[in-house]
Amino acid sequence: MADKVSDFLLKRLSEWGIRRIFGYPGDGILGIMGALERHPDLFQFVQVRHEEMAAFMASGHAKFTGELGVCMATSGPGAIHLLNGLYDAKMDHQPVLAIVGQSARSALGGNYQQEVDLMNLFKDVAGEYVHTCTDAVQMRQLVDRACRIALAERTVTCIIMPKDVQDLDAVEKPPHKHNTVHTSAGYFYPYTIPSKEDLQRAADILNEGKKVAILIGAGAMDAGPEVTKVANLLGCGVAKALLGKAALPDDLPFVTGGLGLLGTTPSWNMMMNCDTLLMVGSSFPYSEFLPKEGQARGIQIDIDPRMVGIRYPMELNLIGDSVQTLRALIPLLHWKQDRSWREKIESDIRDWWKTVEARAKESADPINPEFVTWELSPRLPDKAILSADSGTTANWYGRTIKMRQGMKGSVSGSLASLGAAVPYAIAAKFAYPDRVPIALTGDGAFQMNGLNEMITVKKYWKEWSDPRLVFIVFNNQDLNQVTWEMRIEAGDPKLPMTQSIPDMPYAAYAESLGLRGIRVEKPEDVGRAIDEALSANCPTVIDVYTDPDVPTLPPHITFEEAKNYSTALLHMDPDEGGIIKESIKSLVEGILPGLGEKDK
Ligand SMILES: Cc1ncc(C[n+]2csc(CCOP(=O)(O)OP(=O)(O)O)c2C)c(N)n1
Ligand SMILES: [Mg+2]
Repeated sequence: MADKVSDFLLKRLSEWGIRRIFGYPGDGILGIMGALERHPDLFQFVQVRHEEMAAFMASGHAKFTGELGVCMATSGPGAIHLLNGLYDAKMDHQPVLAIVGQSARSALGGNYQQEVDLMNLFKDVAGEYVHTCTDAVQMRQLVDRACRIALAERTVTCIIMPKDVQDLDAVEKPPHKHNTVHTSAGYFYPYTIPSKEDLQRAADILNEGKKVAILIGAGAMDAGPEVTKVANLLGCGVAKALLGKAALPDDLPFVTGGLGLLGTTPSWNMMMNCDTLLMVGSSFPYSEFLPKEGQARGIQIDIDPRMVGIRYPMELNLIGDSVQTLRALIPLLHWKQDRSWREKIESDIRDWWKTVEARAKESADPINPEFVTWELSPRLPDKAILSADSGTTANWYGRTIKMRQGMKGSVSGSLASLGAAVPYAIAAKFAYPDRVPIALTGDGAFQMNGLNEMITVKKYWKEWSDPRLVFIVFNNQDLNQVTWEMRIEAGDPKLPMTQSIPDMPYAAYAESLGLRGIRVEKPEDVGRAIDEALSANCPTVIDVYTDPDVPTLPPHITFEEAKNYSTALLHMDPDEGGIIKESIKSLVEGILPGLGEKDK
């Protein structure tokens, strides 16, 4: 049989190195599904439960592998379902290609069933490149351009495939005549460094600084060794935006940890007292956690010119690859003789880890959520891949997990969508079947979509060389992160009507699918449950009953927030008693010192 457009689409994608497509079928992509069956050697098609999960998996795949993630959905409802996961990829600058079906050309414009204006629908999320294939001859250029633009711009692109076009005879090479386009596959990453003059200016500023602070993000993911050299030369510490948590291990003595609401006191202190800020590969959004305008001289390094100078008034913006730019910068930097700033940072960090331990070990009813991550951290297998959800799990992941060399981790950073941790972990498992992904997820997030994706795990887990894959559900029967936001930002008490969520037997549910399920109701069982999951011969869901009254408060708290917090309690918060009992020590130990210094 001669190749159809669908066969050629797949063959061309495989020339781009694509080996896996996350998706869900529908009659709008019948032709492509047929071609997938005809080419099992080229692709693995991962069948999810909901198209949003396919898009999150493509995003997670891109995050963990650095490759282009590909997802596919049918026309109309399938395409619409992809959107949230695609925005996750776009906002965290991940290359993802979405392939969606469309009504046949003969029906388009006829208000046909499932006909949605997909060009317009995807115009925002895939604004860099979204095109409809209306003729077989276009297929090659559409694939080549969609892949290249997604990789080069680290963004989302989209190819819309009307269903009749999928079955046309393939045209692999356009005729050599007017009105044709002749493209090739492959993207070759450029070597990008700033000019010598700008590098020297940056070095002069950094050499003059007495108290330098470095902030890194996901853009520094491969630059750990270079960041370490710079931090050693400049005698400073390194804070990490949440997406950059895996860029540098947390067991280095100068890594201050996270910054921001989910951050640490050493990061806060370093930012508030530095005289020079070097920001690498980060678009960390919360300006109140960066130095005050005028306090520090700023230098930013980013590969994307659109992302520089938007968070702090930088004196110098360097456009370049983080690894290559830092390598070019290092020979120009001088060893800081005075090490007192660095020593202070290191001692802050040592104190901070004691605070974390004390907080994690504080009693709670029934289990302190921070204790779960505290127990998990030293047990993490080498090269573990972590994901955390939007919700309080992001706090515990950010603060308590000590990331080691070789591990990976991510969250839905800029979109901060609920429901990313589970699909990220599944995508990680497909990409690295010999490693152990661990998803930290709230019960709200797990109910939103994690439960269904356990069915996807059931479908595939026996194919994985190492079947271990762990989902830890923080069962607090509350949309707890928002409950705390209500208390602290709005001064409202917990509102059960919007915040309480039902309990459900997550472990028993996992068992019903043939997975391992472990229910944990006492702190003394947490470690053993994690050990069991890490030595199981199948994926495991740990259902751990955590206390919603343990505060997720930031390392500093403003006077306004403190006032709101106490006002909420006075307003008869239903959990008032529990909070006072369980959290007051936390407040005093880890948080009020920040208040004392900064917000009087
Ligand atoms: C799709 C989506 N809907 C709503 C939110 C707002 N939101 C952020 S955190 C959160 C609560 C999450 O609850 P849960 O998953 O149970 O985690 P917990 O905070 O209780 O640990 C909500 C509703 C969001 N970020 N994304
Ligand atoms: Mg919850």
